[in-house]
Amino acid sequence: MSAETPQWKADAKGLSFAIVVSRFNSGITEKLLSGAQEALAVAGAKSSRVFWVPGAFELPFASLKLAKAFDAIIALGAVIRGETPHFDFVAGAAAQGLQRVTLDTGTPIAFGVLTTNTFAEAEARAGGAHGNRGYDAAMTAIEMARFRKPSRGGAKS
Ligand code: INI
Repeated sequence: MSAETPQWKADAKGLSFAIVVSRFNSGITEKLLSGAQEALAVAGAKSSRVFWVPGAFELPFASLKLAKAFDAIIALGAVIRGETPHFDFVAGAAAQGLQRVTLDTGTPIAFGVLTTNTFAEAEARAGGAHGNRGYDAAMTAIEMARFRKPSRGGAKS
C-alpha cells in the first residue's frame, strides 16, 4: 500500500457487493479487480459478484442496473490519455455518471477508475509503487455501505 493510503474501517460482514469492471486496458483492470477482491476478503464481505463491461464509459449504466441488488458497488476502469482527446470524454462521463447514479439511487459507488497520462502511471496504481486503487475503492465501498446499514457496526449519525 502507498503512503497516502488512509486507514480503512474494514468490517464488511453482512454486506454484499457488485464489482463492475471494464475490459478496456484489461491488463490494468484485472489487477484492480484482484485488489478489490483482496480487500473484500480481508474485511469479511458476505458476498461479491463481478460484472464486466466494454469500457469505462459503460460503468454508470451497468451500475444503475445493479444498484438495487447490492449494498454498494465498486466500479473499476483505466482511462489512459495517450494521444487522444477521447480520454476527456470517457473519463468525465465515467466520473459524472457514477456520481449521478450514486446520488439518484442511494447506493454508494466507489470510483476505482484510474485516469492517467501513461500506461506506466496506471501500472503504478494497480499493484505497483503507488498501491492498488482497486483495493482502496473496495475499502471505500465498505465504509460508505455502512451509511446504509449503520446498525451493523459502521458509521454513526
Ligand atoms: N475506455 C476505457 O475504459 N479506457 C480508455 O482509455 C478508453 N479510451 O482511451 O478510449 C476507453 N474507451 C472506450 C469507452 O469506454 C467505450 O467503451 C466506447 O466509447 C464505447 O461506448
